[in-house]
Amino acid sequence: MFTPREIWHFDTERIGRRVLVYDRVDSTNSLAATLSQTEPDGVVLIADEQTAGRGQYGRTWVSRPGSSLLLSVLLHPPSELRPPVILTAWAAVAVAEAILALTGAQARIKWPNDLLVRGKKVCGILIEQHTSAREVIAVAGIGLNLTQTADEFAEANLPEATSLGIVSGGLIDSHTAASVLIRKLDLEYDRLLVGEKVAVEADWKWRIGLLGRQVVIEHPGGETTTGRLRDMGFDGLEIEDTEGFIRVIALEAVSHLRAG
Ligand code: BT5
Repeated sequence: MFTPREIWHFDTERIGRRVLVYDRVDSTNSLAATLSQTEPDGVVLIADEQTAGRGQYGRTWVSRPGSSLLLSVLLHPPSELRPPVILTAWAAVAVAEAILALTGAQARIKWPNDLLVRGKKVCGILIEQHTSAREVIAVAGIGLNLTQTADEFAEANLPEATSLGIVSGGLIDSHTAASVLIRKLDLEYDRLLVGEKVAVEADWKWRIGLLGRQVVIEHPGGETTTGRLRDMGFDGLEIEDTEGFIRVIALEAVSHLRAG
């Protein structure tokens, strides 16, 4: 079992009122899931190092010890906030706001779960849900690169990655990054809980940056739809084809969205 090195408390509404800080774990997402029976809604886990950091579909999240903010939030979301796209959008908007506060840089959201600065990936988000007889819990995992250099990413065969250090030319320590991010996560989650979903939605679609553009939608089965993106929201994507025919595509039917 892993034992936290420190416990922090922030004066937030929910997220980060309790923060467990570890030297080394397998994966903060895996650990958060195992603590769901004993830890409260909104508890945050942070680790300096992960021995089995995960991305989507079994992919690996690479992070030299101490180089990144590796964080997971354990949530008991109400049913209307459970769709993974809403939780992904919430986390992405909060991370983008934190990046802006920490570096002055505007981050773009790359569908569905990456944050890019100047076209390179600075953060990945992994939302996982676990359903038991008693409840549904969600774990939102965030890996935010802080101090890696371009040479380090090249050596790790990640030439498309960047860090806040590269972006800002300065040093951003993980405690400062964690404090800023936890407050943003709390603020944005609170907006969702009090019914201000549209505010998060507006920020999300602006940061995706594809409105009005020609796009390609990839569906889970591998087929694609192309057209002009007229509008988008948590209810779906509104696409217009060359004949002016408009379709609304539910987000569950979208595995990728990119400029086309
Ligand atoms: C993600 O997956 O981008 C989600 C990553 C989530 C990581 C956090 S860390 C805290 C929590 N605990 C965990 O175990 N996970 C979460 P995906 O979209 O599948 O992207 C994974 C791909 O990103 C890899 O296959 C690499 O190509 C690339 N990658 C790996 N490490 C990276 C890094 N540090 N920076 C940028 N790209 C990276």
